[in-house]
Amino acid sequence: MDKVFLITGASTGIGAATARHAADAGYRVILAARSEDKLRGLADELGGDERALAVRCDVTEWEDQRALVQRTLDAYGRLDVAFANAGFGGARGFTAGTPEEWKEMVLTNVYGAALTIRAAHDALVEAKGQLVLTSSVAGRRALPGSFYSVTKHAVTAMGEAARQDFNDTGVRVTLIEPGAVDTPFFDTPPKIRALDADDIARAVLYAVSQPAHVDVNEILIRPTAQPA
Ligand code: NJP
Repeated sequence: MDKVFLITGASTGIGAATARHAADAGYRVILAARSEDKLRGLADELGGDERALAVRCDVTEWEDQRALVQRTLDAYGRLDVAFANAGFGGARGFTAGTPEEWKEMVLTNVYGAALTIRAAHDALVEAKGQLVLTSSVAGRRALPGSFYSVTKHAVTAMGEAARQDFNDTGVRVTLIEPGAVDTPFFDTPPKIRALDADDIARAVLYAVSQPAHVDVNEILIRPTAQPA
């Protein structure tokens, strides 16, 4: 039975690129996000229901995440990789943006990732699978006035907390920590030569294709031109 790769935030950017690379590597893929039309287009491109399923999921809703994993198991019978990748950023400065944007950022980037772990936990243990989380360079060093950086530090901590929690189950845990990637994450494209989503997808596939005794815990990738 082919292995199964679930991705949140699969409608665009890093998630969509990783879905393409995972499908090329022989995984069946579960594509989750709120934009169902984009997910369906990608699922068709990757071979339709036999190979790829589009599932509407708001990661801030526990019921959506529970149903996402159930749908995965009903359709494909197993879950080998859960990639908690959904997230977004915001303006820097502790008086920038709105308090509501902060709340939504915590719910999506932090609570949403934790719900993905909770929902996928038992199926990952069953498969001796792998959890992959998208943190950030901003999750390793604080950026000035960046509430986004605060949420990504929480994701970095979550990866290590989950690694220790899964220890002795055979489940591996990988944090992906990108610098600037040219995706719809940015309203205007980065001024430097940024990374492409494919550059991150290759790193994810590297981590999940290691032998069972090798747990790649963190991969931090900057564009060559990124100073900090
Ligand atoms: O951005 P983008 P990236 N429920 O905007 C989804 C991190 N990162 O690929 O729901 C479910 O193309 C959204 O889908 P939709 C970043 O923090 C990036 O660059 O349809 N899904 C879309 O598929 C994030 O964690 C950079 O709107 C939700 C996806 O999230 C990850 O990389 C640098 C959702 C966002 O795709 C992917 O971002 C870095 C919700 N409530 C870390 N809210 C960078 N690009 O430079 C959003 O260090 N999504």
